[in-house]
Amino acid sequence: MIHQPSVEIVRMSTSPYKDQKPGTSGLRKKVKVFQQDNYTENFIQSTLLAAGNPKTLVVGGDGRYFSKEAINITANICAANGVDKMFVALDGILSTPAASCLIRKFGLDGGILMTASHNPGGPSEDFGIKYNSNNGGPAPPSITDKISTIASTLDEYYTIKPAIKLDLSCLDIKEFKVHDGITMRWFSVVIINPLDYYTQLMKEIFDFDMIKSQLFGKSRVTPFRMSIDCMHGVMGPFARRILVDELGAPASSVVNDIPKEDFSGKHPDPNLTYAPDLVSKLRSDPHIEFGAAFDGDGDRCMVLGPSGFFVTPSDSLAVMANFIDQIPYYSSNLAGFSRSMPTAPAVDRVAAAKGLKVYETATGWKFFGNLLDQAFISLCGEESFGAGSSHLREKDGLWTVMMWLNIIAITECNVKQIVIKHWTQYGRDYFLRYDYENCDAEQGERLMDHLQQLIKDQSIVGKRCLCGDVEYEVESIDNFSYYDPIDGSVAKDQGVRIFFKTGERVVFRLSGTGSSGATIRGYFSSYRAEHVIGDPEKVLSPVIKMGLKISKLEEFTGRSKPTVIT
Ligand code: G16
Repeated sequence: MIHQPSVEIVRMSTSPYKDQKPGTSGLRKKVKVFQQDNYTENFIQSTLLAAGNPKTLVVGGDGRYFSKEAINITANICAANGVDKMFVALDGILSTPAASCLIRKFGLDGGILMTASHNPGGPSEDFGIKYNSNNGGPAPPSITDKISTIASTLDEYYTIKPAIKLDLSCLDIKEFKVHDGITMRWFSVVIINPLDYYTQLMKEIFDFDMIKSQLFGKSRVTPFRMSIDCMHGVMGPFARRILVDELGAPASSVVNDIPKEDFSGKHPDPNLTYAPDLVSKLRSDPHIEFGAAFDGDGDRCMVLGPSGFFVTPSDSLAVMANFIDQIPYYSSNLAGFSRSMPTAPAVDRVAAAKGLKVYETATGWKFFGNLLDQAFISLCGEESFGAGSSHLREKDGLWTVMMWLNIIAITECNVKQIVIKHWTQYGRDYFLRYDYENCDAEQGERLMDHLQQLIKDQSIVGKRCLCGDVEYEVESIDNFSYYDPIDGSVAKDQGVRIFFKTGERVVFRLSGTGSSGATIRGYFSSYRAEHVIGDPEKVLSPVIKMGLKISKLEEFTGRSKPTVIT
């Protein structure tokens, strides 16, 4: 007989926290902040209220420190707040794209994800919680704003007693009788393995047999070698299942695939600075043709070619756009493309060539949601190493790898050849992002205030600056607003843009994913129809100098160089 324990709803008094304002993608703070009295409880209660009391949810996350405690807190609060059914990922390990997959597959009302994405993990590092809506994507600003409004005055939350403690280590279904003193309802918890559903979705999109025989089959003259670095994030089991078990890649192709609570003490951020092992492996072994790294929750992906050839996320998006109509899943009803504003406009050139529309959104995957839901777009991506498509409502690191493997299989070229051919056809958008991490919040604010003042007085428009033998003239300066063409909502102040008459662009914005202080991001881009084989640092050097001078960044921060360059 199945044991069906009885639990009772209890009201708990609490004091509000004023800092529970979700950033670009969820609430991210130090673990110690989430461990404060009722901090996590308050946020979950506020989230459920703001989301309109969902009945069915999926819960899991990137496996970082404090995840299991947070999942249990969430289960108890959900049980008391009218949730009927809660799917929880085995061991709590749920990549962000797999969460989106499950919400869509089972038609759930939403999902609660314990993730701080690419931020480091561990007792003194970061934790995060984000809510995804019933379309499978990050909650839109209308919900996230409501969460912080509710949290700022919350004085009670509801939980159950005795408290439930879930065993996440095996597949299971648990049912609880929840009493409120008058009535009784059921609350069920289903522990599931997300790998099966995600793998099935990938098989609907990609021709596994073709990729397997082209890249890993016996007919290939030299074996295809790749190195996929999961950075001890959540993607390990997914990558091993799909790339090794399904496609037949050698087991050694997938590394750092055991999820760890502290990501092995490293920063699970797939870029040239934080994935140095992968970069040096490819540089020292020219026979490895393809490299990729994922972030903690598996939605970001860095793509590398032979000898560590780096593909900027903006170029990666454009190349995928160029080939997307060769994949039957997309070709029958191909819609437009979209990119976030700071992303270099390489994809725009592909859209123009294909006669498709391109939408420029604010930073944050949530802004793609409406465009995808209304089938305005098939493909979207951002400079922050995220790309995705109509298959889900989140960016998807492993899907990005599959797209590239598919392109390599159909072109029979390597990543470097594919990208150079792309530049030759469309021209090249040289692009660099400078990150100044761990600045004081005040330094970030002063920089943005200064730029805002420049927008107000417009005095730099028309100003000329001689860099080398080229004279640059500021054409315009503004702060980007995104107007959602579907629901009419407006997201203001999404990044200061400075355009030069010669076509260069500089953007400054503050990161919305840090857990404390400020990270200032500077984005520099310049298009060349010819001369596509150049060093971005050299090509962009005058643009960077002008951007730093106009923004007075070094003066405000005391920094002479960025922490990370991508
Ligand atoms: C999140 C969002 C992305 C966004 C990125 C920007 O990524 O999901 O859509 O591009 O933040 O971060 P920032 O505000 O720091 O520039 P993730 O992978 O951290 O969830």
